[in-house]
Amino acid sequence: MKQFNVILIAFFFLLNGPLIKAQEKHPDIQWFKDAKFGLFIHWGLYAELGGVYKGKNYYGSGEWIMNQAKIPAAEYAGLAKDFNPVNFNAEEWAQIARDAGIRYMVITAKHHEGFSMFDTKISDFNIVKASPYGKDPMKALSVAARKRGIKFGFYYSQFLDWHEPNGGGNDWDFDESKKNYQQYYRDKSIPQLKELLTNYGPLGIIWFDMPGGLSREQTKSMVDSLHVLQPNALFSSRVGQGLGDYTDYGDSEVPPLPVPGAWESIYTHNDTWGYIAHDMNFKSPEEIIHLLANVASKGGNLMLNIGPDGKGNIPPYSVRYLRATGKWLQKFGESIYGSTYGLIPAQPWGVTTSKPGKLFLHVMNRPEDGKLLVPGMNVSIHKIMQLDNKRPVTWKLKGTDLYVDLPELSDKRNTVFVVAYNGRLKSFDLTLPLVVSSKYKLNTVDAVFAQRKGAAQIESLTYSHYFGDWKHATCVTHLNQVEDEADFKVRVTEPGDYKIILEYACPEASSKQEGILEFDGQDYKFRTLRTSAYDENEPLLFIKHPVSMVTVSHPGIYTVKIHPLHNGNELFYLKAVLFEPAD
Ligand code: FHN
Repeated sequence: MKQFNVILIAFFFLLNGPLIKAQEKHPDIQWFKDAKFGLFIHWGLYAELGGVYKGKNYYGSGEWIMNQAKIPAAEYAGLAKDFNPVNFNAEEWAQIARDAGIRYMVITAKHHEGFSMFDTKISDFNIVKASPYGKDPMKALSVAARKRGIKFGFYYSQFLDWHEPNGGGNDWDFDESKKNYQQYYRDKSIPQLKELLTNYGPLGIIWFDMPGGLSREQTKSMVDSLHVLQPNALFSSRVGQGLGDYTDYGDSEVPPLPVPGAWESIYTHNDTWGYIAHDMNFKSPEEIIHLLANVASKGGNLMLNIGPDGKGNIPPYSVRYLRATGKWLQKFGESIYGSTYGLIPAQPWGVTTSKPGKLFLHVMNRPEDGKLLVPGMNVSIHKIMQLDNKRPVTWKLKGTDLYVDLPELSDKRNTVFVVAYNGRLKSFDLTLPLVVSSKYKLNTVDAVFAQRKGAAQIESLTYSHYFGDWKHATCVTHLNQVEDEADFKVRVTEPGDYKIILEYACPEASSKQEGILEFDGQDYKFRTLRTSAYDENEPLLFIKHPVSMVTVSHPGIYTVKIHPLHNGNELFYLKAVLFEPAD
């Protein structure tokens, strides 16, 4: 069964009304909205196993190994006697975060395994009492972080607890139908949360996760009682029942369009939250910088996760690449910290972020002739400069089209230029046609910009590769009938030949069906190619299928229309339309 998170409503509001807002009612929300870059740390007994149990290697979420391998709670608890993170160094961890340009840090106090990584009187299954380490790492880390101006917070799994007979989620040792969740909250979850909110100084965030077992009233009562202990702390939306102070998107999910208000995207650095020794798929500095810029261009924060090992070592690639990101932020941080979403749609050259009177151009893809087009600039511009060296650049405004003469990029990954202007740019002008230019090797028109007809929908498909390593693709779906159509308005800035490529996923039942791509009054037939079925626990495979060469005789606004040739099964899940200049 396809799991779609329909973003239709958001899209509708964007087109027809104010941008929808994420939550932001808490009086102390502003530091969070300005912070933009956080560090998530998943550290627990699972790090001791490192993704290996009884000679079998596990992939995906390493912190779920107890669940994946159905390790009996009593046997798993035995890991604690070998857990001795002697290399843990709070000052070093906090300095790495500081060097990375991190503004807040959230670490797992207790994950679903039920092991408490802090000094708790509620359960002996904790790092002080049950492990040879015998100390509380959280106290030292909270002090070291705060000393460096980094807000400190705890992740707490308030319902899932595979160690406890009344905790959620362990159906291999305990009968779920016989559990008393209320007792679990009364005896462990809430008392431990009170310890955390009492004993570790002023907290920035309590990051709840996987809510369950409580009604809205019970959740409200828990939230209210905890907020009394830390009135300034922000509670994540995964406290449940809509009672969080800001919005967390799904794992590794970024909304495809700007969302005002306080929200956060959370990503793993490799494919796992908790340490897996054989997961070496770390995002490069460029990938992190692009991810940070993309999330900020939609108006949110990126909290990037690291998974220290059982000895308290942070993986070397995480250390190196966090520090590399920090170096980029030292040069261009003004375009990220305190910014909000960009005011024009993503361009072939990159994305934008903004502050009052400033538009930051994140140039990740330099146009061949160095002339950068920024459309929709219906303002009075008084200065444009490169952000890191403050060197002014020349530019000209033709109507509302701003053309900036780019120097060679000082940072090929992302060089930021700032446009200072008077006047007011439209909030986010979604009606701006997407630019297609022969100055770039590839121009991408994302599904979220489709004007839909008939039953066509825009949906976010969630899937994974291994286990719990969630991925999301926003696609046009429900193209079954001839009248179901996805239209894309593009502005082609140079005449010439362009190859049109459709990027889509196509299950067997949809393959070998014919579709029509209409462009500039010409119909182009294509026949869908099978990629993979949709299963949220399997990879969803996409193909970049070249379907037609078109000749654009003059620059201008064109509409690409895509629909089935005949009524039939769903044509495919269309992720993007790509334009590749051919000459
Ligand atoms: O099940 C957890 C998972 O282990 C990890 O902590 C992530 C982080 O967002 N939260 C849950 C899955 O979404």
